[in-house]
Amino acid sequence: MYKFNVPDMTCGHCAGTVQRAVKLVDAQAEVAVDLGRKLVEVRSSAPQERIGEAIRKAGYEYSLATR
Ligand SMILES: [Cu+2]
Repeated sequence: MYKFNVPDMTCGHCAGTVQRAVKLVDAQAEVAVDLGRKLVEVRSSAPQERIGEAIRKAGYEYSLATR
């Protein structure tokens, strides 16, 4: 499970954009977005860096969440 802090997500549209970006890397990925906590949890067999890169390319900076 990867956890990303994505502070610029503000609405459902942002959440959808991030989710789609992750699914383009791994269509099988499970993605859960918590808008209140600005947290994106991803269960995927793809490397964490590739998921993060996709989030960044979609227009959202991230940092790795420690919990
Ligand atoms: Cu938004």
